[in-house]
Amino acid sequence: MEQAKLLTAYRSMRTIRNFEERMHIEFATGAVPGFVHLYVGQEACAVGVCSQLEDKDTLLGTHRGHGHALAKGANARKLLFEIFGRADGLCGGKAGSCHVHDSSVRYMGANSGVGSGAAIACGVALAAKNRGDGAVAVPLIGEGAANQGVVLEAMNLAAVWNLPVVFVFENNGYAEATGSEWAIAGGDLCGRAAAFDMPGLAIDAYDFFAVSAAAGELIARAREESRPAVLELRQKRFYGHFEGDAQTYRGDGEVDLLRRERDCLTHFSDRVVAEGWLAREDLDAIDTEVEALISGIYEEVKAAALPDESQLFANVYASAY
Ligand SMILES: Cc1ncc(C[n+]2csc(CCOP(=O)(O)OP(=O)(O)O)c2C)c(N)n1
Repeated sequence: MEQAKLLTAYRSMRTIRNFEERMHIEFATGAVPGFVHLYVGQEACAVGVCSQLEDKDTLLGTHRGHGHALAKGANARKLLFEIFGRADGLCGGKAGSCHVHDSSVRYMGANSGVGSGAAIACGVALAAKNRGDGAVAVPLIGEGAANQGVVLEAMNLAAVWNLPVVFVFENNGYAEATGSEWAIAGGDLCGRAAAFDMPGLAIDAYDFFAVSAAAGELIARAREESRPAVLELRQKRFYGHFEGDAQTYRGDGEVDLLRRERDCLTHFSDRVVAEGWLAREDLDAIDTEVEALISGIYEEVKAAALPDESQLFANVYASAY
């Protein structure tokens, strides 16, 4: 991978990490309105997938969507303002964390009815197929959401209509407090692809390079042949389901072990330095730059204006695509 792409990927993962770690701290003070679901630990999933997407492609996120939006190119300041319900947020402060949407980067939303992104992706992909511009649609779907009927219906539709959709299942170990080993018949999600005559790959997703390579293969096939595929990404989240979750369902020391041995940022840094692809100083410079960006926007957001009451009904039924 070219140096510029490596730097972009690292900056993106570092931005998500710092954005979310600071969110964890701020939430505990009561400063953050509503619920938030943090993406810490899973950065290589969205960033690895997005490393293979083009501007014309659409990503569909979930309630755990801050990292999804940032990976697709959403502006971190505007995303933060949105989560804090401020007028200058991506959706005018009316969507909040769980319904963020940014059509300017073709991020078609954190769709909180879990699994719904799979169906919306079929519509996006059908439109792309009709336009003939080679764009693909990629819904990110939690492993809990994978058991929603709508996801299986969407997979079937994508197969019979030959739609360019890559269904990406983020298997982060838990759906709320339910361990994935209790809830996934057959033990894996990528195996379901065969029933719909699609290729399916499962990847150990703390490794950015493995995610990017697998996503690249499946996205290229979807783009060139207008056919769907399945990618299962396995990497546990580092925080609870939502902020405030007591996580009594976790094993002792589980998170410490994850942070020590399965941190995608550490893995990425060690690999690029060992291979001589980037220098440690390049990464340090990004760390400094991102730290300044994140602390600056968190300082700014607290004094930022709320939406005006006159805007209450504006854009409620906007059509962005
Ligand atoms: C259709 C629907 N059913 C239930 C919920 C409540 N709910 C919100 S998040 C969640 C768990 C989702 O788990 P998973 O899909 O694995 O995603 P993760 O939170 O692990 O990222 C549930 C059941 C919902 N939002 N939508």
